[in-house]
Amino acid sequence: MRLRVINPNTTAAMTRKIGEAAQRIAAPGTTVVTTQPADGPVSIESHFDEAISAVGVLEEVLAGEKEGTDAYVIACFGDPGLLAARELTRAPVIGIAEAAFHAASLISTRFSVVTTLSRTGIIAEHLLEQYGFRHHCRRVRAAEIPVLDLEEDGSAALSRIIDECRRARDEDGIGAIVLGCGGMADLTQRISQEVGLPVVEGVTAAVKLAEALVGLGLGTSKHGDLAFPRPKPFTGRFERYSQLSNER
Ligand code: 5HY
Repeated sequence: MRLRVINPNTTAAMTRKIGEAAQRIAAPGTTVVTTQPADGPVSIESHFDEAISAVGVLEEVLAGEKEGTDAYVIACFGDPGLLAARELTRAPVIGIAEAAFHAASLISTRFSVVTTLSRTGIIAEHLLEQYGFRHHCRRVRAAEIPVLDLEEDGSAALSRIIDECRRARDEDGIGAIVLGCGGMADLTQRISQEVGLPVVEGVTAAVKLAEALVGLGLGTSKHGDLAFPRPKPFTGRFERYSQLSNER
């Protein structure tokens, strides 16, 4: 199967890291194509960043549709553009937050999320509500690190994340931890060893879920709200979407 892993921010080093983590966990028959939008924020740390990055995600799905993609992964913990992306394809589209919540709820009764900045924590809170995992998650914690510190060798990012994970282990009454950023895709083992709890990371969880759905012959339903968008004229810089047809 052909899997397109989309990093919604435009930092090439983070896209590379996400791609390596996806390739490492993918089954032998899975071809992983890792991309990022041409336009958009270098990191996603606010509702504004999220909204802009969602258009980039949709562009990458439309490009993937021309390449016979069998499944998509949106590798940002806010799952930007997830439902809109599902409207554009029959293939499964998996957001790393949704994937991580599912995986964590299968191995623990209660989990906590450790993300980057407390200001983006609310985005994870909203997704927990939207996906129906509110009662599984004890707390959404933040290591208070800018996303791109994860790309800086020698930054305090890892030690701050480990400290916050330890606090979650000792205070939240949980059985597992969910890492709340695509840029943490290479930290799973290290943190699990340091903290002594199962650590769920969204990129790898999403890759395996995508493979499972394709293996089951399941794709995005075109019956109801995820049907292809109804064709209509778009104006200005979005004029090219006027060509979108709902027959595919
Ligand atoms: C992410 N931002 O996964 C989110 C994490 C966050 O650029 N990639 C980003 O802090 O919300």
